[in-house]
Amino acid sequence: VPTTQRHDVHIEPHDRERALIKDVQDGLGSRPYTLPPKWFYDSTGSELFDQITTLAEYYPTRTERAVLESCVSDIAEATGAHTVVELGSGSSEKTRLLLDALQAHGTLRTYVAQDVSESALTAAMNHIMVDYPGVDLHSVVSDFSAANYRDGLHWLPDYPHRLLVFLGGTIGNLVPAERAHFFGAMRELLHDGEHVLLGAGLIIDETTMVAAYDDARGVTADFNRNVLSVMNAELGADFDVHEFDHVSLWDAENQWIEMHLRARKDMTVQVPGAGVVVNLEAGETIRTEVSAKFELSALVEELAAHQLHVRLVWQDPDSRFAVLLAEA
Ligand code: AVJ
Repeated sequence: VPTTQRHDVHIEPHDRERALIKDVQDGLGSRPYTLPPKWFYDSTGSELFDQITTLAEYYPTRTERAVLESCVSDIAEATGAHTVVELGSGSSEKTRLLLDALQAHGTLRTYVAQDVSESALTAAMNHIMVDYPGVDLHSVVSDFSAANYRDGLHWLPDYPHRLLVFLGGTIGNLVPAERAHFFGAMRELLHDGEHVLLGAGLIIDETTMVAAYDDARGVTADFNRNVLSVMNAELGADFDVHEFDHVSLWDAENQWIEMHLRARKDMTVQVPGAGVVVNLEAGETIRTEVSAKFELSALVEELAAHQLHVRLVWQDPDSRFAVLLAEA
């Protein structure tokens, strides 16, 4: 039986443009200045992120991979899933562990990969296609962020017996209210008995967490500044990208890492595509990302509040990163 491949695009260039304009008007139209992290991921940004995942300081990716290596066969056993639906699949690297385990278990039929970056998604699926010849593939370019969680998740196709996967700690990019909507939307999407697999960074010592977002080689700094290049390219902005310093800090109250770009001097930046003029004083920042870290018990409770019942949890020996399997 030949396998099938399907590719759906639910972000038209026009929608993307409109969303970008709105985010810039909201985030840079008044102080304190912010930009949502999803705009990091043009093709340059996606490549820089892949480089980040190999850095000594950036422990989440390799830690999550080690945890997954230890638990994927248990996950296959516990879920018997026929379909893996992955949100924010990026390069799909770690997902292979899961696909391998479900294939070995004999239940895997379909892999659905969703991402906001079409370039990353297409590249990843071309590799997956070669390495998983017996698996039906379905890629979905969509945006599940901000106001449109339900829309974003409702694009996901309803194949049998799904395992919805959200890895990498990307859940940390959502602030608590967004997270609540998102978990609600996940639960609404799933049928009773289907599963969610969630990877989440845990709260550890501040030095280690902050260093993960401020590597010595400056790759994260380049990744951070790239969002300004995206604004320049897509909205005709005139950010002087190299006049911004990269900042990583731990907000203990909100339990999240923040990344900022700090202006080295007074600046006036035109963003004609969004009709915005941004005045920055020397030292003033644009917050470009929050990356929440969790107390495991609090995260389990948050999921339970949305009828997502955690059945199994795995973590690395230093409790830096957890993988949770919840049942809808
Ligand atoms: C892709 C959102 C999981 O928050 O750790 C890495 C993004 N930002 N270094 C994270 C990121 C700076 C990453 N996520």
